[in-house]
Amino acid sequence: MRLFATETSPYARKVRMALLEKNIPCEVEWVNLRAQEHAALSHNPLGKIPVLLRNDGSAVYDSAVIIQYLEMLRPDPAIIPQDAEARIEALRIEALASGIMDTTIAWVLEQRHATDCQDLNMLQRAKSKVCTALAMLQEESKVWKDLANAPILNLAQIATICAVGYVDLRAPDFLVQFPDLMAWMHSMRLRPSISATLPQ
Ligand SMILES: N[C@@H](CCC(=O)N[C@@H](CS)C(=O)NCC(=O)O)C(=O)O
Repeated sequence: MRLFATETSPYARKVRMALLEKNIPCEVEWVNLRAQEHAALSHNPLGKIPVLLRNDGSAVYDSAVIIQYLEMLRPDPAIIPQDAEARIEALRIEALASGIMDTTIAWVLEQRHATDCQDLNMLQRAKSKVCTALAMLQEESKVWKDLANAPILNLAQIATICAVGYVDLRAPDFLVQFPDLMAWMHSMRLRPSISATLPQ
């Protein structure tokens, strides 16, 4: 299998972490999303990464679907809880984390406009949504406690690490008001699936 990814994409990181946690071998091909033509385009007409190319040549996207596919491919160790309530809860947190990624990316793109062309109202609303969602993740992380040496991380934890890691990369000021969340992130920084996938 081959994964098309970039080193900074939080969605691709979620898949890369899941591959490492589940110990599934997969080649990673870095894509230049700024190029007119890039490898992922021939497998996903939307040109978005991550795309997972299966051995039979068929493509799976987006990140949430790839995760479901990996879980189907290798159910053990599971990253999505089996119990119905716990499963919905993990998927809800994954959706919340994806929303943080989407909204932070929209904020970053708006910030790149010349100052007098920026939509300040949009910037303020995006920041407020991201911070409200981060506050919820901070509460979750208090229940999870220290997972540095846990046998496996679940999808909610993986998605949280990717979302917070991306905010830390692009909008670190947003995180100043969440010291407990940052301490939780710091406590796990040496876990291989985390240190090997740090956005850079
Ligand atoms: N919902 C998608 C989002 C993927 C996405 O937006 N990826 C970005 C990179 S972080 C991308 O490929 N952007 C290029 C583009 O939109 O053309 C997922 O979860 O995989």
